[in-house]
Amino acid sequence: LVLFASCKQKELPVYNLGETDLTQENLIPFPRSVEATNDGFALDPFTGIYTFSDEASEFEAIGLFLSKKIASKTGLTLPVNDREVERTDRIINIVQKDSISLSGDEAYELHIGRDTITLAATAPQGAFRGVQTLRQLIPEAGIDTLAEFPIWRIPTGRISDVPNFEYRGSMLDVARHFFSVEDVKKYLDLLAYYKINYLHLHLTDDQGWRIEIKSWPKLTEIGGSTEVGGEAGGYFTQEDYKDIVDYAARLYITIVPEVDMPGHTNAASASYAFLNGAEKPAKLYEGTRVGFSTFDTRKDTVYQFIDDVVREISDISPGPYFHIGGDESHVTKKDDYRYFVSRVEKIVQKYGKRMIGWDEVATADIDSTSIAQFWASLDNAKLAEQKGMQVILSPASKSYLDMKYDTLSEYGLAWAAYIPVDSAYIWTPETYSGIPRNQILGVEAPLWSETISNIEELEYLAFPRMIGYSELSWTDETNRDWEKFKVRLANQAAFLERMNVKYYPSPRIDWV
Ligand code: TNX
Repeated sequence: LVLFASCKQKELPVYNLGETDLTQENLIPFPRSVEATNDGFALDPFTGIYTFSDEASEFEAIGLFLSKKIASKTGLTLPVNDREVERTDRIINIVQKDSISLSGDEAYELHIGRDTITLAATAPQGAFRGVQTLRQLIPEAGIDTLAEFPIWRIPTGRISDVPNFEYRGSMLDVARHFFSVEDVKKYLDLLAYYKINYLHLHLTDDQGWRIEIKSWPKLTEIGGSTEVGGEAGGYFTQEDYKDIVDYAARLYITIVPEVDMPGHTNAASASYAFLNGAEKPAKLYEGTRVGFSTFDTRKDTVYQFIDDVVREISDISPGPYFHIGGDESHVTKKDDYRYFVSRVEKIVQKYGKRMIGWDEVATADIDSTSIAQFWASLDNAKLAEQKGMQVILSPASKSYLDMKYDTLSEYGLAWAAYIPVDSAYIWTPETYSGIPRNQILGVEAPLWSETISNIEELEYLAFPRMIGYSELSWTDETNRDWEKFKVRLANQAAFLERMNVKYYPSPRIDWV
């Protein structure tokens, strides 16, 4: 309802927006603290976005990102840093400060007043995470007013927020089935909305090699030509991969590349026979068995090959991590396995990266700076702890996105568990593994692709569960509660539908 709607210069249309309650909004992940002041900010055609910072271009890009997202949700086109025009109405300021009440690059504060919204952060990452909160506070539908335009009511109050875990990830297996650059970008867009900051790409496996290595072209020519089920496969050129890395960087998401070895390497050995020490190249494999392949770990030429692969991928991966896989090397002798992992760790370090490996790598003699990804063995996770390593939590029975929801699921496996939406959320990463909190880097939910071959199937397994993992990794324990989360999750339907996401409409959720 417009009480005063004359749009003369400098006079604000004043709306009676009714009472609001910021604490009851459907924010996921739920912020560290939320205080309501019960009024409303009216997002209208006269709202402008302004950015103030030392890192001018990065903050301006974040302002433009917000403007673009507001346009696609509401149809409003808000100018960014348009200092020529004197705005007559609301202002959204995105401000870099030396310090705010919470510390950390991803921390932010959001003050929503009647006429001004101020988003403050010390670093662009924080501003970007805060922008996601603001996006979630803009209602899907505008309110009709007596003026010619609707307005979008944002509840007033204060939010200060910071992530609980510094590593909040998902993994996508592009090896068992290949996914296109466009598919990966769509997944990244969805992850960014829920403040995920790492996407781990499982780039190689028995069934396919998916990343161009210029010094070893047959890896993609031969090793990239197949996938599970006998379909055509595919691979990322280095340009494609850089495109993904850059796209992710604009969403403040870091790509973690994985080359899985010494097991899970049939596609590589089918391309170059010397890698597994055989006379003839291995046959391409299109099934779903695991644990049957291995590199020849005692041959220097194998390490020269790995040096090239790690160097070429590291050159186009600005992030701090390189994942060497290391899982399920069932046909590698134990000593050979341990020798291999230690030697490959040195190569990864030589190219300036920290090594991540699946939990088995903790059985080798490796550095405390390397990271173990706990998926199956608590004993291995304990070994990592004793070595002073940090651990990423991906327990299969809780966080594997490729596990079926229940017996009726169309896709997925069930070897670790059925993981319905509530079970995916109801566990405590802080205490689950018994690893001390300060050695837990974060949580990652892997999506293996033996049973899925296109984006709709990917979305069916990833959503809505991935939304729960975002809250498990960002929100502190005191703010997590299944009954409350369930309501906020139910309210994600409009967003998911607008984004054309074919999520699994779990009957355990009363979708709105
Ligand atoms: C185990 S998890 C694997 C993968 C499979 C997955 C299927 C892990 C480190 N290894 O090779 O794709 O199970 O759920």
